[in-house]
Amino acid sequence: MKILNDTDIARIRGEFPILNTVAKGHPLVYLDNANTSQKPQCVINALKDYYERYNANIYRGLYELSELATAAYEGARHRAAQFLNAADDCEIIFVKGTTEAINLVAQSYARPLLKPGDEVLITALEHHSNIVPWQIVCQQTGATLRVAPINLQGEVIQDAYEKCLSEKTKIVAMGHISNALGTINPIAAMITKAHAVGAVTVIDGAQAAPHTALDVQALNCDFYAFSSHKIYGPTGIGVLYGKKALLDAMPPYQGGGEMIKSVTFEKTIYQDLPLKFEAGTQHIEGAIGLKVALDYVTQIGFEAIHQHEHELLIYATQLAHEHKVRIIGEAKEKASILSFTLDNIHAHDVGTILSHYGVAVRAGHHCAMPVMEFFQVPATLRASFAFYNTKAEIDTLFNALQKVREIFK
Ligand code: C6P
Repeated sequence: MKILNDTDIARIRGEFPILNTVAKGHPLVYLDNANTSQKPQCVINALKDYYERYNANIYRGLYELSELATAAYEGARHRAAQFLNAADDCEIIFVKGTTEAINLVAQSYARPLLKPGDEVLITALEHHSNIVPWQIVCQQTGATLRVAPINLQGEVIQDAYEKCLSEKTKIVAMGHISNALGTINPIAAMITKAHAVGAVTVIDGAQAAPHTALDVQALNCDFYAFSSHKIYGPTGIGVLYGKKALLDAMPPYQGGGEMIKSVTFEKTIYQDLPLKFEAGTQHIEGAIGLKVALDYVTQIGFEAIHQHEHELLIYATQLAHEHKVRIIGEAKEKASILSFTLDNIHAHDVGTILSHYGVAVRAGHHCAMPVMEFFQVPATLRASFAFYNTKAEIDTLFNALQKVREIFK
């Protein structure tokens, strides 16, 4: 297996211009990767290159610039299909991000299907993006939202999950990895169980795509969503994967230019997949940048990424124990996310002081308020590690936490 040694990490860090900047007079220690990741130079260059050499709208121009832009945009779709191991490029819909992907499925797949008595099952670990769209569609249709509970480690209780499933369950929507705690759900088994009762599965992969090799055919999920900005690509673009047969049968999410074959005032005939779901001018350079980001992480390799990030998680967890901070979320299977509280000091105060030492972590409810409620904390601090982070940066975090304690003593 390829392992990232110190020389590799130093080289990689050199490829991310922002990592070599200062924050409040200190070298930046960026530990908020679950929020958004930093961008390598190759992604930044791809955006610049697009605007300098072939900026044009796609599909609409008969001239060379438009042909180049269209080819690059469709090339990005092909790359995303490869990345997820989708069976067909037409199963890849470009959206704004995970949030829009889930809303699309809720409105275009679930809304026409659901009726009173039907159930949508989510888990108690979900991000608001995988709660609110389902609440909205349940209100619209009279269906019921059910929630599979978690245990004190922050894991979905598998027996309880199974008990929530019945022939009433039409949709199971769950995160692959929890953003608030880092828990990795055993989604392959959970998908199989959902299918056994005839439910369709929607996987929120926002936190999984940057850390894990994905294979939607092996998982056999029906929908899978992720955001580019968390996987080292540009903001404002993401991917919804859906099985072709499901997407084909769904009505469009939005109407507008380029999603039609013909329009009269009496009748509109929609485009085939995937354009049926891509109304209006798309985030062209975003898709192109995403392709470069996918190439970049693939070239580093997920085995190496996992090995390094796991080592960082273990190191940070050890230090958390030594420094007696309260870890929130201690699942057996965890991604490189450490959520914690420091004594009784509010997370926002801690986060603000850390920022004065150049340390960027997220402090708050992480858009997962029910998770905070479950653990009876208003907020946590969350350090989330990427493959470019180092143990020295984790030392800086804990040294700065010591300073916070001294201030509050
Ligand atoms: N989580 C975090 O700091 P968008 O904003 O659409 O790219 O992703 C939404 C989203 C959906 N699901 C999960 C599991 C997520 O973690 C996120 C985004 C960020 O944790 C911002 S709240």
